[in-house]
Amino acid sequence: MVDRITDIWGARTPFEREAEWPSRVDYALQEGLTEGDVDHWVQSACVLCSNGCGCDIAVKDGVMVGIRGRAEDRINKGRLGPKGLFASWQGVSNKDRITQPLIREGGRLVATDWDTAMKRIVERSKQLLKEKGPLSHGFYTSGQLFLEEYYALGVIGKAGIGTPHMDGNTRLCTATAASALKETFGADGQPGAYEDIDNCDAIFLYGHNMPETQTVLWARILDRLSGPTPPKLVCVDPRNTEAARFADVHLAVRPGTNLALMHALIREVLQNGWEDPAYIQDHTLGYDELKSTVEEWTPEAAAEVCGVSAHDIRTAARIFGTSDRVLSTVLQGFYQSSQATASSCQVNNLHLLRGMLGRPGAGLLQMNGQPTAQNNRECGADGDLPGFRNWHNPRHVEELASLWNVDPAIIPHWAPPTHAMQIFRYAEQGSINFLWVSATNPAVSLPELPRIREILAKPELFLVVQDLYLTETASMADVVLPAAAWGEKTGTFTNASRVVHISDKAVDPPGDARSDLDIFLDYSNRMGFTTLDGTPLLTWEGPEDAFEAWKDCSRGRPCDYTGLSYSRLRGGSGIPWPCNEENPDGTTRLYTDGVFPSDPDYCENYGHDLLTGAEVEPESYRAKMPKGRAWLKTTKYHPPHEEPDDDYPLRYTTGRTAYHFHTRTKTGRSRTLNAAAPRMWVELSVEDASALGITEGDIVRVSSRRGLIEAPARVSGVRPGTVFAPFHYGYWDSTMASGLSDSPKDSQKTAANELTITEWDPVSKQPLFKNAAVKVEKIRDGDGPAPAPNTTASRQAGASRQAGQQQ
Ligand SMILES: Nc1nc2c(c(=O)[nH]1)N[C@H]1C(S)=C(S)[C@@H](COP(=O)(O)OP(=O)(O)OC[C@H]3O[C@@H](n4cnc5c(=O)[nH]c(N)nc54)[C@H](O)[C@@H]3O)O[C@H]1N2
Ligand SMILES: Nc1nc2c(c(=O)[nH]1)N[C@H]1C(S)=C(S)[C@@H](COP(=O)(O)OP(=O)(O)OC[C@H]3O[C@@H](n4cnc5c(=O)[nH]c(N)nc54)[C@H](O)[C@@H]3O)O[C@H]1N2
Ligand code: SF4
Ligand SMILES: [Mo]
Repeated sequence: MVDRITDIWGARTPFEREAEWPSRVDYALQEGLTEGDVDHWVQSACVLCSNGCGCDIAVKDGVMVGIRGRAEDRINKGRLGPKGLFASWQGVSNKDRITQPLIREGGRLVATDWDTAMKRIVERSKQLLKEKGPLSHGFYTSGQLFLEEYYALGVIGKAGIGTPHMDGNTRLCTATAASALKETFGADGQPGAYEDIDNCDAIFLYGHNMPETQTVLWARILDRLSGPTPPKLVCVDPRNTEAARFADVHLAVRPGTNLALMHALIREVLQNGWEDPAYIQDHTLGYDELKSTVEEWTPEAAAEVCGVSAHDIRTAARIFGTSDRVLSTVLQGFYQSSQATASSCQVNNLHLLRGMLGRPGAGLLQMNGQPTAQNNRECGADGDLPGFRNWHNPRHVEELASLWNVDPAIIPHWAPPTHAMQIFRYAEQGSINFLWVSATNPAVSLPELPRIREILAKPELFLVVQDLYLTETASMADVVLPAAAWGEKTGTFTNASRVVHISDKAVDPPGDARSDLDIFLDYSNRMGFTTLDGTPLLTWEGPEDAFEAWKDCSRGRPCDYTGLSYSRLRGGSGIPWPCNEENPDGTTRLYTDGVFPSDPDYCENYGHDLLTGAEVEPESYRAKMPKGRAWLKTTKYHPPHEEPDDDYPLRYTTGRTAYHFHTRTKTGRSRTLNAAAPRMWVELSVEDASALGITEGDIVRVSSRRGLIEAPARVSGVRPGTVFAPFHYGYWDSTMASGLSDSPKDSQKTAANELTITEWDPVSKQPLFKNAAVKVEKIRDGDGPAPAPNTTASRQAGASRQAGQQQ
């Protein structure tokens, strides 16, 4: 048993460059049990972040009682982090689960049976399709279901109903990862691999608090750092994160200024002749425009805009420019910030300019966040066409139509798919009347919550919510469907480095709860969706049928799964796609030959203007003859639209802590994790706190043009001028684990998204959770320090290091 609360990353197992990362098996079991008490172990992988650590679930008397890392898995070599150890099984095996469908009767949610609940859904769905057509329907799903479930939903939406209004919370999460990969390389798909950590000479973390958000991957870096040949580390983050504390260079940029910094880094690389002219010549397009765009961005110019030192920018650029093998990772500090796609594409550009792709250690990870976000992107439940097909390419649409045996005209392809923010806008305007939300909690996670609550509460919107718990969102639904959780159903999913794992069913779901796949298949049957031959559209009996169907859909595409099967995924390690005849054991790194999926007949998308988001037309894309080359895309820097002013003088940014996952429906139910970060706080710099007369623990009000929150202040290492808030705390209080209630608490003053802005990146359409202007005032004295962890980025300024101390 381990303590992963005070010691988040566990004991070091140092290793040197090019050696194999040693294994170290972590496990946690229900109090009082030992491994000998476990009846059996069932193979799975963790679904509490995109890392996808391989694990086995401990089962005793038909109940999940613990978890153990899989030593043979390439992703984690046995390790598990705090969430994996505690929130996985404790987060679903508890008495708060919804066990029966609920329907709204006389204003209240009452328990019912499946037949009644599904009939109510199907009746409304059929009526709306008849009266208003497919555009009345919207589906808002997740990055937390299984591949098989997304594919079912994707086929239902595209070939059953024919609505373009489908997206997932992946829009909030990895839309920019997908966009940056599509813009540069022509298709989604992570070029790098986690093994690049083992081989690199330097690591760059761009807006990625990896120590807290992918704790096991960070342990791999810590093990390199404490080995004999440590890589250099550069970290771009306005907070003093654990990574910043270990970094050779910490660029604590002003939120919203990433693009200016990236331009300066690129300019330095070019000025010093660190680029690889042969690689640029043979494998890229757009060099001249990139060079002229960055020309004005001297280190001094960027230093001024970003609020960092020119010397640090030069040092960081030198590390990138002179290391043989660099691994870069990019995450929400870029994806949810101003000019998200443009900034993330500049990371791709740095790698292309130096020919640093496809070699061990020279890796690029446009990271994912959620465990199965990748699969939503692959399978098309986010609105994209399945198999990274291009909606703008009629041949791709025809391929799908023939695969599904439907008329190509039903598959929405007359315009780009509708993104989540626009789906909610249509619900607000009243053109979408039927919204089916699965495995996401928008009443806490979308920006500008006062507006979102109004939309969800509209009487003319029929809201279906499919979840494990009666969340803030479910409590507003017309029909609530109880879903089976991880461990209670079988399926596959793919982590941020394309590694596919199987997760087998370990126990039965509680009460009448059913798997998301069964629910979607039941809806499809009841709706009577058919093929051109009049046979049912979906005839799958279970997840393995869905997986086999998906394999056909993926054939010949970048995410080719044809060489995988349930039996191949059982035992051993996860396997990275593409896995097919040519790559029977999967593919560790993409683009080893410098040939990219940018061919006009093959690519997933023709790209956009990074400043405005305007689509590149097929003809003009084709005319540029990419011939397998990558695009060095760029655009000019612009400051965020909402900048601090006299009324709202501080910059507001939001994010995560190590101990909680999102809206805490699982982590809040693990006593261990909840105790580590039980309540909301906000972080202020020493300078700002002192100027505002605020000391540690004082209760402050933070307000923006949208709303306000009140919480204890943590005086932390955040950069001056910036206020940080964790976004985990909705309206169920910390006693939520003790009871099920169906009305949100009256005080709606704890959720970070009360303050955020309804605005998105022009290309990826990802909302800007990391840029807003706020003011802070003290409302009363506190009664002790803020309830914020001291082991992480939220550590009190001046407090001694309590975890992860470098040896
Ligand atoms: N413990 C935990 N782990 C998780 C999750 C969780 O909820 N809890 N969620 C998972 C998911 S879905 C995701 S998407 C990932 C997210 O993982 P991360 O992206 O690592 O997490 P965040 O805390 O959202 O943001 C990262 C950092 O961005 C910084 N930042 C804010 N504004 C800016 C800016 O303008 N520029 C730059 N350069 N940095 C900025 C913040 O200070 C923060 O430290 O984590 C995954 N892992
Ligand atoms: N301010 C701010 N807001 C943010 C972010 C930020 O950094 N700052 N980050 C954004 C990001 S990256 C993300 S990913 C989102 C996350 O936001 P959400 O998706 O809203 O967060 P979760 O709490 O993970 O919600 C998932 C829901 O699915 C349920 N669930 C879990 N497993 C299953 C299952 O198998 N089936 C079904 N049917 N339900 C299941 C859970 O109980 C939970 O209610 O938040 C976004 N919002
Ligand atoms: S790093 Fe992510 S996948 Fe691994 S145990 Fe932690 S939460 Fe689970
Ligand atoms: Mo995410």
